[in-house]
Amino acid sequence: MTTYKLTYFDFDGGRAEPIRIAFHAAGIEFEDNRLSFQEFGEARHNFRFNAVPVLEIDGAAVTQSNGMCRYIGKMAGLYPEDELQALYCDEVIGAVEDSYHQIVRTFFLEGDELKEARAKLVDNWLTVFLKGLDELLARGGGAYFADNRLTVADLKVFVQIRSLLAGTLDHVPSDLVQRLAPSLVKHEERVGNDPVVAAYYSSRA
Ligand SMILES: N[C@@H](CCC(=O)N[C@@H](CS)C(=O)NCC(=O)O)C(=O)O
Repeated sequence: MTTYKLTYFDFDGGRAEPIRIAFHAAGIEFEDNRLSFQEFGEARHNFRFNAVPVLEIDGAAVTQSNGMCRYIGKMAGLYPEDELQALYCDEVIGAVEDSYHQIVRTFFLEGDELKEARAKLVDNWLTVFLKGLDELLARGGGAYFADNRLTVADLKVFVQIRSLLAGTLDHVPSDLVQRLAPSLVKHEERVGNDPVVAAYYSSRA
C-alpha cells in the first residue's frame, strides 16, 4: 500500500490544510506530520526549497502545495475532469497561492511598519484579491468556483477566507471580506457545512 506523509506547520490552516481535507475526503490514510515553528526552523535546510508543505509518497518527497491539491484532489473526486473547469479551478488555487506571498511579506514587520504595510495590503492587494475571487465565484454560478460542485478550489479559498474572518492578521479588519465580498462569507459557510469538510473537522475534534 502506498504511504503518504504530509509535513507542515502545526495549525489547521495555510497551504497544507486543503490537502489534509482532500486526503480525508479520499479516505486515504496519511501521516499528518505537524512541526512547531521551532522544529521547522531547525530542519528547514533538509527540505527541498527550504519550505513546507512536503509530501512524501512512499518516502519520495514532492513539493508545491497546488500540485498536491490537484493530485490528492483527483483521488478524492474534488478536481474537475473537464479541461475548462480544471482551468477555472487552477486559476483559483493559483490566486490563493499568490495571496500567501503577498501576506507573508508583512510577517516579519513590527509596530508602525507593520501597521502601514497591512493598511496598504488591505487597500491594494487584498481588495483586488477579494473582488477577483468574488468575480470568479459568480462565474462558477455563485455557489462553487468550478464544475458546479465542491472542488479543491473551494477548499483552498475556504481556508484563506476562514483565516481572514477569524482576524488572524493584525491590522486587517475581520469584517473586510463581509464588506468587500459578502458572497465569499456565504461560500465559507457553505464549504464549512459540506458533509465532507464537516466530517474532517469532527475527526480533528
Ligand atoms: N510554492 C510553495 C511555497 C511554499 C512556502 O513558501 N511555504 C511556507 C509555509 S506556508 C514556508 O515553508 N516558508 C518557510 C520559509 O520561507 O522560511 C508551495 O506552494 O508549496
